[in-house]
Amino acid sequence: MVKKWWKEAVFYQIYPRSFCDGNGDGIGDIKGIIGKLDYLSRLGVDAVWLSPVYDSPNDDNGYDIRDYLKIMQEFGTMEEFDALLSGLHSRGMRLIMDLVVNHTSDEHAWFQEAVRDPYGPYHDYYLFRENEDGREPNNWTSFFGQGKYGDAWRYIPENDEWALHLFSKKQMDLNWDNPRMRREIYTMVKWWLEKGVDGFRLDVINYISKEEGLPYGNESVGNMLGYVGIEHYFYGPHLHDYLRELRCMAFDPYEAFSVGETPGIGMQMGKLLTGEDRHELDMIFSFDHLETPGHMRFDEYRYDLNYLKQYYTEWMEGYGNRCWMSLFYDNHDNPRMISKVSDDPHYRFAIGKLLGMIQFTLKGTPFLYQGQELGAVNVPFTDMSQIRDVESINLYEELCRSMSEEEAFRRILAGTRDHARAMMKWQEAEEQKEDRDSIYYFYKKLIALRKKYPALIYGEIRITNHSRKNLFTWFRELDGEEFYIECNLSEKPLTRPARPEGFRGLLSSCKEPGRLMQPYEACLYRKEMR
Ligand code: TEU
Ligand code: CA
Repeated sequence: MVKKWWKEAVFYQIYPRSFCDGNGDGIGDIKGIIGKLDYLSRLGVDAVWLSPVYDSPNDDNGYDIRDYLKIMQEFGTMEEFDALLSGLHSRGMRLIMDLVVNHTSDEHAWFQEAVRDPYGPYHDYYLFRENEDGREPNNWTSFFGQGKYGDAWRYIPENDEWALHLFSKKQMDLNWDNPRMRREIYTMVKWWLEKGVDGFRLDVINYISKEEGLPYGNESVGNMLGYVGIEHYFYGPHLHDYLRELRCMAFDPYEAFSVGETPGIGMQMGKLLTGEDRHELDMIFSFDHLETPGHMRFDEYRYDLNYLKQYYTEWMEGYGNRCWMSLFYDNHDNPRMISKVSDDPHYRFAIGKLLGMIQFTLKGTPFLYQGQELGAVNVPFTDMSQIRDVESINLYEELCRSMSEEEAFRRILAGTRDHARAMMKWQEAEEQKEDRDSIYYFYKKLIALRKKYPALIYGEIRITNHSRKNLFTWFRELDGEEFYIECNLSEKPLTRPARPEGFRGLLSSCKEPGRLMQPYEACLYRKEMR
């Protein structure tokens, strides 16, 4: 197993808008983050992933970039960014930026120029198609549209043509088949690396290569989510080539780290993207564990943790020794995992601790999302007027065509990305820091243990009790050092399995582990050395 800093690190994702407001205007900003660096460092965080802070008209909260080389005014200045970077580095932490290069804002200079001069060099930076019969060039639907035929296309009246946008109508897809465009991206990436940033999280990076000719999408088969056309770009023909080029031209000279956001990529394709000898990505975010099969984010249902066990068992046993996994539940695009499992406040901390135990002792790199260390749960929104996210707003409108407003709102409430975008609760953080039973304290201990014992990072993993429902157990082993973990995945007490010989309790989510495992109880044991 090759050793790498990013395999050993605990990452912490910051969504700048809602992390910490440093100047009192109600919006989180860079100054606010700087003020919390000691908080992060005390928790044991090794690296921060910063969601976009670039100049943007905020149609999709910064994932629509107007200028890659400028800082969003609301968030601060480039001087403050530099101070953030050096503040992290001086505390021994690293910084990875969000790299959004599947698309730019329609307000980006490239797009403006592409529209102004359809015969100029920038026109081919995007995916334009001539208007032939007044109809969209194909039937693809956009993620943030209303699911209507061809709504991934925006009509550009100036030139009587259409432009592709897989996300909102202000997020225009770049044409990665254009080498000049790619070179400009690499130059921009190197500009940030030259500043000293340590790597990138690559937004929807598996969507960058679209099938030649942009063929019609299949409207019936295998498209549970109703995203028509996805089969023509979620694993496009040149994806591997473009990733290798990006790595070789921009990342490698700086030894930059990369984690790709890759929705819909399963384990087999994931291996091809992250294999250690393939020189593409270091890690990916796969999302298939975030909903129980048969459900989607906007369904009201309770998540069954037995599925999490099944998913992690498959990956732990099948991903292989030449690939390295990312471990996460929460991010800025999803409701809080604790709430998916149960909205009963009684179990909030138990579930939070259980999730932490799994995340910090399976094999892979944990990514915390701000607030997860406090056991953050969903927001009790009561009305559409409280919803800010472009995806939810558009979806609500679409749902209202086929159901009542109440029903539509209930579905938005189940899945809206706004749950994760509520302000971080700093008062609560202060309280939890003083409380030895708190989830914060538990996470802090888990992080410290993971740092202390390499077996929890590089150790072999062996999952046991495969077919026992509600029980998830495994061993980690490295150079004779051994750990055993047992988790109750349910709300029911569970007979505790016999403890393997020679193991002694190291950390438990409940005060005194007894004969019965408490609801959602999680324990870590270490083999006594003789
Ligand atoms: O998300 C990409 C993505 O496909 C989904 O997770 C997305 O949020 C959508 O809801 C699909 O159902 C990334 C970013 O994380 C997200 O915040 C951006 O809005 C999106 O790309 C576009 O840049
Ligand atoms: Ca502010």
